[in-house]
Amino acid sequence: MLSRMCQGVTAEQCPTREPIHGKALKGYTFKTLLNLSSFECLYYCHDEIRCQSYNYVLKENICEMNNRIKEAKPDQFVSDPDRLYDKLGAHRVSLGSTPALPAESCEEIKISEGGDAVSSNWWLDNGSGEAILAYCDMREPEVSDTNMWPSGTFALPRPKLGCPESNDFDWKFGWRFQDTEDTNPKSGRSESFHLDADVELSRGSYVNRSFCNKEKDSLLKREKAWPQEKYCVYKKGVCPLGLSEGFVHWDDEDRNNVNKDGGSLPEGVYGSDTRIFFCCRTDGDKSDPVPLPLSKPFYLLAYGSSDCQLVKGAITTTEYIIFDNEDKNNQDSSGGVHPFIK
Ligand SMILES: [Ca+2]
Ligand SMILES: [Ca+2]
Ligand SMILES: [Ca+2]
Ligand SMILES: [Ca+2]
Repeated sequence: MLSRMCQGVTAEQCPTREPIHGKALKGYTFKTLLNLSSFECLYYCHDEIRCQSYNYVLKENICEMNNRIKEAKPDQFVSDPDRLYDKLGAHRVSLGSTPALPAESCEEIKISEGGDAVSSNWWLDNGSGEAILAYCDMREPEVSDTNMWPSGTFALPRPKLGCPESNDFDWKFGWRFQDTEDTNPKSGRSESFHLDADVELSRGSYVNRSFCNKEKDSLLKREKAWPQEKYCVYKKGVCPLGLSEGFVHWDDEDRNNVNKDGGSLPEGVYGSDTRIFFCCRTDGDKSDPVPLPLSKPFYLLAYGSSDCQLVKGAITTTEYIIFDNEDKNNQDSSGGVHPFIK
């Protein structure tokens, strides 16, 4: 009996067993052997280079050799009252370390082998069952704080140069066209102006501006809080921690209104008038510079006064848009905590 061979030898030479009862790895059995004890199953697995783990059918004495371990395929590790599962210990060949056992991807090797997966050449399946040698970079992706926006979802005004850099999510683009007053239109903008926005007085008079929306919180687990000081961003979803909410309502042109919009927009009501919600930090001092990503220009919205919140390492300039809203029975309004308007 194979099982007796192990008695009397040292523990290191003897494959260790930590079977998990009532579980099995499904879909990765490459060889099935009949009429074996579970211990024999372990030994045959040990002798087979591709064998990473095995399922054992208790009542029928069937040995199922798997070419993966449960760590590599956690979704396929399922309850099965008829089976037990066990993997090879120290003698197991690393996934991707031999052409007999190519991995689906570098990522799979990383998941299967954990800390033992070093950056080097590994065997991968080219998709048609052929093993090819490929270099896998197993380093953790670098996350530089300098390109990391704070946690939560929000939106920013879009600069002409495009949305700011971000290495842990993609900005979603959107735009809002507001039909401003047609009679003697007096809309305007600051002399310095780098917003991705048109302020048009002829041709119907309108303001069309765009937004950069962070729709999902970063997948990276690290949290970066919004710095205390005084500024606002557009609300997208719920306000990030520490920021308070409010709105501004624009009474857009009443007559033959042609308001329109597209893409991803801040929280708001976008009909023949425009209401947009904001999230503002109000508990600090504008002259204390906040640390935010600087690799491209960006806008914060001013809170409390037209003065800019200072940003660490950046030069700040105030820019603005004048909206000439409906002249007749004007319904402009604002509520809660919102950016400075006058
Ligand atoms: Ca107009
Ligand atoms: Ca209106
Ligand atoms: Ca009007
Ligand atoms: Ca007006």
